[in-house]
Amino acid sequence: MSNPFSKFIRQFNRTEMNLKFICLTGGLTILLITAVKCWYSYKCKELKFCDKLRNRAPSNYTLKVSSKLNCSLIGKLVNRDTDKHFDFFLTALAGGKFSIYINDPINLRYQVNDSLPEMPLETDMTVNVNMLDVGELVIIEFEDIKIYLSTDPFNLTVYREGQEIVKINPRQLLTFEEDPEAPVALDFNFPQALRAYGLPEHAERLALRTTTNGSEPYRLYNIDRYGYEVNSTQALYGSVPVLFGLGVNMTAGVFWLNSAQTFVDITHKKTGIDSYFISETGALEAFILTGPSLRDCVKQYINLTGVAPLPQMFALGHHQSRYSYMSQKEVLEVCNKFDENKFPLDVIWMDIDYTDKNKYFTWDPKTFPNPSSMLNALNKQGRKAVVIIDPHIKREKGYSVFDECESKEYFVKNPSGTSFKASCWPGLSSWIDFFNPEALNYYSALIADFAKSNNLHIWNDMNEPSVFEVQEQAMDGNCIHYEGWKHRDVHNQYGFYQTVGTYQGLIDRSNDEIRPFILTRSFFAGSQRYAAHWTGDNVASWEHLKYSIPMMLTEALCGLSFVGADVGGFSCNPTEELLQRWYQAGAWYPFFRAHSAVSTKRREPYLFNDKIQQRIRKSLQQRYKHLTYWYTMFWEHYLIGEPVIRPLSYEYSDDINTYDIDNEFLVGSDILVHPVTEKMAKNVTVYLPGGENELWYEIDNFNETYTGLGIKNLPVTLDTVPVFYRGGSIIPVKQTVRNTSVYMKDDPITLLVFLDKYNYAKGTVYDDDQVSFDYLSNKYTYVRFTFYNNSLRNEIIDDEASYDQATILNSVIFYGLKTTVSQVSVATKKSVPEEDLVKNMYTRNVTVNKNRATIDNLNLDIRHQFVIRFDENITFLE
Ligand code: NBV
Repeated sequence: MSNPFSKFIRQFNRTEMNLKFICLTGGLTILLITAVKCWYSYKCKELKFCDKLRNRAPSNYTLKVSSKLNCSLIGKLVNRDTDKHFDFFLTALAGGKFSIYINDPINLRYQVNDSLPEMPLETDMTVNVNMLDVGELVIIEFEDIKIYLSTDPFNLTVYREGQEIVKINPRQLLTFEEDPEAPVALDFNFPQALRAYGLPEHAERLALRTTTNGSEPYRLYNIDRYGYEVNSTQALYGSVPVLFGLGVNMTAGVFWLNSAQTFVDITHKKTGIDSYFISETGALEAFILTGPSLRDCVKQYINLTGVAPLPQMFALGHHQSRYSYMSQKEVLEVCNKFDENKFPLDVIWMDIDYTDKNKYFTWDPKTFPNPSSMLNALNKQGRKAVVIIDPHIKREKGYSVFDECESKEYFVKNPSGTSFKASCWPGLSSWIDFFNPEALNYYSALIADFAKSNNLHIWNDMNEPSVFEVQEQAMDGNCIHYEGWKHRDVHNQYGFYQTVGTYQGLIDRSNDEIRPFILTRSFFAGSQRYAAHWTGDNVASWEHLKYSIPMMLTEALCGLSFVGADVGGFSCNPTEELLQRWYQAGAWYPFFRAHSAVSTKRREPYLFNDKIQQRIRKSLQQRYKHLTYWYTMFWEHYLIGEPVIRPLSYEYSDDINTYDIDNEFLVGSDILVHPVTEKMAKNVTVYLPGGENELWYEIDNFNETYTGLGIKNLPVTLDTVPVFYRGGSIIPVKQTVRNTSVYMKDDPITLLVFLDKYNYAKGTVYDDDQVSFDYLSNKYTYVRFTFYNNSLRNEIIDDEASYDQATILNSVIFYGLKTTVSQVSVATKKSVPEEDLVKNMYTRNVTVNKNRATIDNLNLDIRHQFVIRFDENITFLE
């Protein structure tokens, strides 16, 4: 009898072979990989629904307004060709947004659930109906938005502050039919837009291309793409159907809430940008984001789909992964080597080989005989472990997870009602139907039980879901989910629901005490509430290093701030130069993990010569020094929805020159990073934004400042990467880097004060226990620092906050200070009555070196108000 998995093994070998070929011959061959059947990506014209709709003649719909509630306009949308009537709702939402929703009341189509954590807040609107020769003109007004809705032919024009910002159905490409299996489509125009951003995940530039001049539309269809092609509109692992039309004065967006396979065409016109969304099935639900700035649009989107919860501090540290560390002995050896060689490391990862024959929720009894002793040992080192849990379950009688899922019908089904079966890592497998609340609870309980140890966290891979031996490695669209929905209706949300279950499991395992960490490959709108994401199976090539930046930036704008790419490249062997450059870049990725494929050469940093080790160590140290800054940025993302990393155009949107820049980025608003992504680079062309009044301080040589006058050509060596602090910022750093972030927790901070042209600077610091959910009950410290009038002061941002541990400020280093003084006066309110302040003032020496002034031994608890002043008169702000 032939081995039932031989076909799969053949396919795997073929994949490996392809990759080896690519590794050997470089980028060119990447073209070849797409010619191999298992990596074939469907084109629009090969999919009936897309081909038909992409080339459709204008449709003919009219709206019959039936009623108006305070916040919604309700009507019947009539297809004039077929005389079919559909429900139509337009709802005004607080904060510059509104939604349109179309469904068939008789053959109800699938409406996405749970992507939005709660019903968006509605707001009152006024509606005026004016008769026209044909149909009516309905004028809807709320906040500073005006919508002109023409009923026949049906279309809408949206105005903000008197300017036209979005047109809906201007080309009459609306499609909504009676057949619940039929596709839906709608076109939108952004009259003010110069660039289109969004629609992750594609290995694409930040500014999207025109797809209607011979290129394929952007495809959103979560799919496994090992060694994917860059510079492409092809689908990858995740989907967020949100598009931003960026303009100088007005930016607007559309969030197309549909979880079926979707294609989006983009056309840049002389004035404005056209877009056209086509989804395979589903209801039509779209949210219009009216800006007016890119920042506003991003926040409006995040307001709908939620923010990422605050991660534990360790998650922002350095992660080391490999497919796979093969035994618990090896796991501990690798960690010890990191310690011996002084490479800080917070997390060690275990890929599929830790399992007993790819049965998730088990450990291989031979190689991982005592996982709890391994986890304890890691805990003693201040380390965490992450293990992989995929969504496919080995079909093996006696494997309790299989037995239970099979008997309780928790698997995704065939149309005939039996469990869907196909091949994946364990051989013949079935897939948990995470859409089924009971199955989801069961899965959460498995996670809670398996991850009993609080330092064990979870990685959800293959959750597009990836199915071997089938076209595009994608589950058949006819498979059946909970409540009878077809897989094609819900496809893009499958991985999302796995992370929902994983998150719940990790919450339950610690009785709500410890913040979960999850990494997911597949994602959908709203996934940021549960998991971090990485860009999947990239390749150790300069191109992939380059594309990691726009990919991350797009994802961050679309809600997924906690994002990274495999440092070093997953498949193929990086050259030493590439590896070093990747660490230098990765140290500034929000999620910073080195990972490599099974067939690659080992590349833990301690395996290289001293010089290389030094450079990698320097990058890791840079990451660890800035952990407080990263943590504060994640807090501010959680608090106000700001992306953690940002394209320059986010902060400098009135500078058109920034719109195409995606080879550098900002961490928060104050650190500008331009990773070196060219082989043997001697110079790098950096764009410094902000105009002549903006100053940028170079990280390795703080005395070197530049103004924000645009393009600057800077020399680089293998030891240097252009990174700058913005003049006017105050950046917290830790001077001592230790093996893990845990051991740095109580170390004092240093404030780097970078003065702007007006001798002003400000910054924030957030701190808490770095582990638990106590921050939800205000147990945190959140402080703003400002320097003006020659004084550095702190101010408690949130009076409610009351963390009982001190965050100590020990040193302040001023850059760009115009005066040279030898002493400062310091006063703090800590346990001193205000009238005694002056009595209790003390002085500290200032060490001046060029334009840098350092004050040490401050020992100030930042929870108490203080002033550090360059003369004797101390006053406190009230
Ligand atoms: O679990 C093995 C790998 C994993 O290392 C990688 O990071 C994932 O993206 N996984 C894909 C399965 C397929 C690898 C060829």
